[in-house]
Amino acid sequence: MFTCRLPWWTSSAACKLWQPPRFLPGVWEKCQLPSCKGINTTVGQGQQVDAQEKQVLEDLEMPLAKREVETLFQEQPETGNQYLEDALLRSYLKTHLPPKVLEEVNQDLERFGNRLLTKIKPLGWECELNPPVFRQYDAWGQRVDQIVTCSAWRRMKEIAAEEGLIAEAYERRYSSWSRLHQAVKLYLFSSFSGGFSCPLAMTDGAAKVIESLGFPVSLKSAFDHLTSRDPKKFWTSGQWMTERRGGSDVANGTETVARKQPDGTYRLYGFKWFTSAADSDVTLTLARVADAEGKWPQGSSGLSLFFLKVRDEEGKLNSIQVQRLKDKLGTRQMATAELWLDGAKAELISAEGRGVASISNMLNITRIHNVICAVASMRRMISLSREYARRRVAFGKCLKDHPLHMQTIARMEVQTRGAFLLFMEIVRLLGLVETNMASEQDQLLLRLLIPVAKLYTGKQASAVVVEAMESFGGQGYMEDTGLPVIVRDTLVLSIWEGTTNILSLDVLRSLTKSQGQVMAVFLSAVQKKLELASSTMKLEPAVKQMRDAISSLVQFTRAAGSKGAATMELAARDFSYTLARTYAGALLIEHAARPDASSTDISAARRWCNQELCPVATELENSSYEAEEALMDHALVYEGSPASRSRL
Ligand code: MFK
Repeated sequence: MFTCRLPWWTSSAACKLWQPPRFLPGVWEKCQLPSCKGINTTVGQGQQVDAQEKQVLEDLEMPLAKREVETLFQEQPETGNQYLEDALLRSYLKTHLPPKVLEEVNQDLERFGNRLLTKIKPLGWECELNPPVFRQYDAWGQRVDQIVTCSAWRRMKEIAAEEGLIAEAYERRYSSWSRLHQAVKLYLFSSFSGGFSCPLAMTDGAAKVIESLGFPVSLKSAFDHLTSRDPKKFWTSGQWMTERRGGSDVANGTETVARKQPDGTYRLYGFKWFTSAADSDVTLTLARVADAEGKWPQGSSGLSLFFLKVRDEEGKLNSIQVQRLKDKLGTRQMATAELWLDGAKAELISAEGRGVASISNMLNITRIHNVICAVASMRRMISLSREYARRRVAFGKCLKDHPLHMQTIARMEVQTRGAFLLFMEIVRLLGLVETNMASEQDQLLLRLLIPVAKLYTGKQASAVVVEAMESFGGQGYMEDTGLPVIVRDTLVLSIWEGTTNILSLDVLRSLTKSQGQVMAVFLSAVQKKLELASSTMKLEPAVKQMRDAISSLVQFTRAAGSKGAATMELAARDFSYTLARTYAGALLIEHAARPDASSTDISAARRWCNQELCPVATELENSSYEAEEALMDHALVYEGSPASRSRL
């Protein structure tokens, strides 16, 4: 075997284990199936096995079975309390929370970590095994449009209430730190939630919208339900934005119309194409209200925001027909449906024509939840991967003792640390905004960082979970390990709540709307963090890399400013990546500059800063945003396609 020539493992005893047995010709193939399960399917299939082959099989039976135990059966990675095992989370809380708050939050999180491990994790798996089923008709032919969920899913809803997974953020018992406390609980919950993180994201978003509208009397009760700790009272909310013409261009894709009723309510008519957590109690949605001439105004300014209950007091659907459940790659535990609104009774809750601006409060919250889930997926996969590396022996030693394997996981760890600190920064700022403690700069920074973090962590998570899956070898690809579930559920994070490009354009929107102020605030926040680290010698290289990157970024913004909107649009993705990498770099440096920082904190900051921090400057230098390059993009993509020929 040529691999045995490699010096670092030739001496390994394991090498011998990998020698294939010397079967007689033809016997190996016949042995393969039985060797997996101990069932001799070759004989079971009625084929004749000649006497000589039979003898060989008998001779090999015991050693083969023994070898299975030794080399094929691998120990399942077991993780403990995910709060206690998350060193960065714990050091962050220790650094930032006031002592009294830390004491209480620490206790709560440790308790919650145990509950997750012992009670919630099995429920999450049950949700995966029992996805929702759509029952359109009952036995007697009556249309019922029932979305049948499993008991574990319904239990998740109760647990969410009991744990205050929404309530915590709105009760504000820890003032500005309440939001962070809630977000950390959601982060720990995410990977064990069996998809219940999704309805919670939208529930939080709906509560936020109601709060931002100043608690209108008609919505006060809904707010109480959405933020209740009483499982019997707790409601979840949907967010019905996507219609048949697509989910990104909401302004042009929304066909749903709202007809005003004599009592001041509205009836909604339209088709919602992608409604997640369709078993929710209430929802927010967009529709067009007819103008004075009875016409439906088009575009963004024709959209208004509505609140509606999905079912009436008797449990009947609110003039809604469930068309079908979506057949998704992941998040299968959660019912996503196509819905006909056929006169659904709804309440207008925004000013007419201010639908998009009003639902943005929800979007910003669900995008933060997206960040939470992205970081949680990365953390979960790394936890499993590092545990597996302690148990799995290959080439004579544990995976953890193979430096290349450790390097691979360490690279994922650095990515996850950067993402985690971005997540913490956003919820810290949100907490300040929600308790009126935020400066104008904090508010601007938050507005910018939400899309930046959403788009960047979504991409990171997809890459990290796929890499982590590989670290289990073939086992990572096996459904019943649960690892593919995490991968599938993670892949959606760069898609829903705004794709990477849509979010990149939102970054530009925040720049335009603030007339560039967000950039000034961003740069100043980064500079401050770097200054804190200037006396830490070991961080010098990282600080220098960051200063260089920031100076390139500033040069880019100056150059792009003179080039116009088309250049900025082409640069939007690279620009957003630059903001994400530089801000996360600054956060890692800040964390590593603490007096009690560890060598791993310093290493993480240094390694993060070794990557290309300012891709937008490089691509500008490469002329990637020039009009000719945009034409070439088109030519490259369409070479050979009928579209290209028709242009000739
Ligand atoms: C784990 C978490 C899981 C969560 C699960 C949820 C599952 C649900 C699945 C879904 O429903 S996914 C659907 C999510 N849909 C989107 O994310 C929409 C993606 N498209 C966009 O975000 C577009 O950019 C947008 C619809 C906002 C574009 O609409 P417009 O009307 O062309 O935007 P316009 O005209 O620029 O902005 C209108 C107003 O909104 C402006 O305010 P003003 O009128 O006061 O100037 C904007 O400033 C404001 N606005 C837009 N985006 C904003 C915002 N304000 C604050 N923050 C934002 N992000």
